Amino acid sequence: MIRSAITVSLVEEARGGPFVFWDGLPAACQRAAELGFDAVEIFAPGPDAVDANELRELLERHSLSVAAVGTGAGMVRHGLSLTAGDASEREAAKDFVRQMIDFGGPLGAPAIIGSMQGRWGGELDLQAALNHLRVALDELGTYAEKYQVPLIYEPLNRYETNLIKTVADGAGFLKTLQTSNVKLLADLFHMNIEEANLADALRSGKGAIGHVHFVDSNRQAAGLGHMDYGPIAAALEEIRYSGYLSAEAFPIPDSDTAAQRTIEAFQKYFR
Ligand code: LER
Ligand code: MN
Repeated sequence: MIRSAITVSLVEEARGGPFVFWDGLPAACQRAAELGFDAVEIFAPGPDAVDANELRELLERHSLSVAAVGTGAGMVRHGLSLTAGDASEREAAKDFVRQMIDFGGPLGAPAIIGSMQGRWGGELDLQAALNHLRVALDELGTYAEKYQVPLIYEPLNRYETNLIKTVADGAGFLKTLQTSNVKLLADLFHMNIEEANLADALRSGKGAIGHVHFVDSNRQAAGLGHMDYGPIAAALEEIRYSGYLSAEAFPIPDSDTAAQRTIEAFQKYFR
C-alpha cells in the first residue's frame, strides 16, 4: 500500500527551499499526525542534529514513521559532492552520507542522494563523473544493507544536475551497479520538466522506484498546480509501487495549507 509522508527541514540555510514544515520536529510531527500522514521525511543539517531518543519518542507518541532522510546538507552546508574531481573530497562526501545512513537506518528510513550527486564540468567529463557516481552508489548502497534499507538515488532536472535527469536513464544506470540495494526517487516536479509523459516514465521505472516526491507542476503542494494526477496514480498502481508519496513542496501560501492540500490530494487519488 502507498503511504503518505511530508517533509520537514531543519536546515536554516535551505530557507526558501521546497520543504513543507520549517518549525522543528515536534510541531511538524504533531501537525503531520493530526492531518493523517503516515510519516515525515527529515532534511537535517547533519547526522547529530537530532537526538535519536527524542525522535523515537516523538514518532511513537504520534504513531509516525520516518519515510526518508535527505543528505543535501552535505552540499548546502559543506560544499560536498560525490562526483567531485578531488578524491579526498569524494571520500568526505561519502563519509557524510554514511553518517546520514547511520542516522536514518535504525529508524528504517533510507537516505536520499539528491544534490549530493553533483555535476560534471571543467576538468571532469561526463563519463568520469558517472564513474564516480557509480562507485559511490555501489559503496553506499551496500553499506545501507546492514539496516535493511535501500539507498535512494534521485534524478534531478537540468537546472540542478547534468548527470541523470529521467527515470528511464536512472533505471538504466542502476542496472550498471553491482548492488541491487539502490532504488530511484521519482520526484514529480523534476519529472514535469524532463519527461515527455510522466505516467510512461513511472512505468519505465517498474521495480526500480523506491520513493516518490509528491508535488505539483509548480513545486507547490499537490492540487495547487496543473499536474494531472489520474494517470500518475494509475501508473503507480500498475507498477505496484508500495513506497511513500512524500510531499516535497514549497510552503505556499503557508505550511499548514500546503500540508492540508497534500493530504486531500493523497486521499483523492491514492485511497
Ligand atoms: C532537489 O531539487 C530535490 O528534489 C531534493 O529532493 C534533493 O535533495
Ligand atoms: Mn526531490
